[in-house]
Amino acid sequence: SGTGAPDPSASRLIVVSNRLPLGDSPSGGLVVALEDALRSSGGVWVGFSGQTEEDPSDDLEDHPGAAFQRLSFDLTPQDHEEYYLGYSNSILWPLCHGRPNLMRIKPEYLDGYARVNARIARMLMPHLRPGDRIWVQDYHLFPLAKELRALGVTAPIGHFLHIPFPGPADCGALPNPAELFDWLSHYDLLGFQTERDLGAFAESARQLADGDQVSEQEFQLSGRQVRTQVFPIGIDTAAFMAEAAEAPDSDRMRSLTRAQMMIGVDRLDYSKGIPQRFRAYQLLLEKIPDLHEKISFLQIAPPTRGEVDAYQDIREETEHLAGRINGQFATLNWTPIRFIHRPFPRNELAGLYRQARIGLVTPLADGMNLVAKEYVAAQNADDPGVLILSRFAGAAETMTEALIINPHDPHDLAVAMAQAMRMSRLERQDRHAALLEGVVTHDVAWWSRTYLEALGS
Ligand code: GDG
Repeated sequence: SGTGAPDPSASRLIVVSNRLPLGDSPSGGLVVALEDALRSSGGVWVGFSGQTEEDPSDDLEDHPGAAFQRLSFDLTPQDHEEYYLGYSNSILWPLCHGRPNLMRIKPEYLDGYARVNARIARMLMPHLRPGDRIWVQDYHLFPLAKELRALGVTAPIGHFLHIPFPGPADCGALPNPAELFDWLSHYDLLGFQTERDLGAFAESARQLADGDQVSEQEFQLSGRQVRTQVFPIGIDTAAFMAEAAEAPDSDRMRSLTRAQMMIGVDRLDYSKGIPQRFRAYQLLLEKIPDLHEKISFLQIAPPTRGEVDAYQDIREETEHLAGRINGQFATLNWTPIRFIHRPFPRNELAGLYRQARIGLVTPLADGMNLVAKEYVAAQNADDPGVLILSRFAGAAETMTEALIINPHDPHDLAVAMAQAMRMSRLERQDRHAALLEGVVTHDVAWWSRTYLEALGS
């Protein structure tokens, strides 16, 4: 890598994701991780512009000004509804998060998903060159390799799934489960967040698509050989640590406020276990009145996918619970829950994490969960806070020194909150040091490097 001109002998990296990162996007860490590989190979990132148009052009639009080439496409409002809100986020997202009851299956969603993936493949073709390798991100684009192969592309194509892979029972709830495995069989490399997801993939492929595991990392699927591997994603740890340490007055504010703060930061998604977290807090305040006015809970939950019904429901449930708990316990100078349904600037987040005595990460299902890693990176190592982590977050597979809880059990979670509140400084330091080591070693640059080495050229 370096800052010079692209190396002409390097194989170009082509990244395709649903959204093209333009400006200050929330996928900041991913951009930083891929920037080097993209720049040094003269690579390209392709994705949706975020704009809908009645009659969008099929010529990708260039966005100069980054260290690599960025090419975007617009979607029609119908594509956005059927491919993005529909098949991706009303079928695949609930399915992969163990909530098939929240799926809204409609034939036009599958049509839209197939149509948009085929169109992306067509739009990509004029930009591909011999020697390129292609890295496809996430569940919006499962069929892309198959579409590219149909157009004659022989380049290495890899996929990385950011969310959990469903087991056989949930996969069986798809309208056509075998098709999912047919799409996946056209990749050279399938990357998963955790061993758990790789295991679920193997089991589902065996049961639903006659998949055959030929070796530890190789799968025979629809007559093709696919490599599979686990690559747990990380954050841009060094940058985040620096940002938190520089946050204005954070440590001083912490010692000035009487109440110890718990923090939660999640897109307001039903997979994140926010109501479960609120109920456990309610139980804690009922059981231990001594904690009144000594603990406070800040939940930042920016809106997401508001057009999908299930997201309107989770918003109502969360607001209702927060209101009820505040009504039950608030005093003139204490608000037990502050619930903020707006996005927060990134640098302020780092400072808030650092001030918080407890980081609450309690999803019911989650591919990895980067907030868990950000919380650890943001702590003052001398007087660190405690991470409370759901066993259903992918992060729990490696972050074993957190307080690991079952988010469905309010008692278990309330006990962990009380334990974190009275945990000795020495124990907090020990747990934090062990967690931080993992977050530093396995950062997002390690993740992309390891993946790209495995994909080869
Ligand atoms: C998917 C998978 C996997 C949140 N609120 C604000 C804000 N955020 C940032 C967080 C964090 C990111 O958004 C959320 O990442 P997560 O990993 O927690 O969750 P998903 O969005 O569901 O991401 C997940 C991830 O992909 C990567 O593979 O870990 O399992 O579901 O960075 O800090 N950022 C700002 N303001 C906010 O209000 N600036």
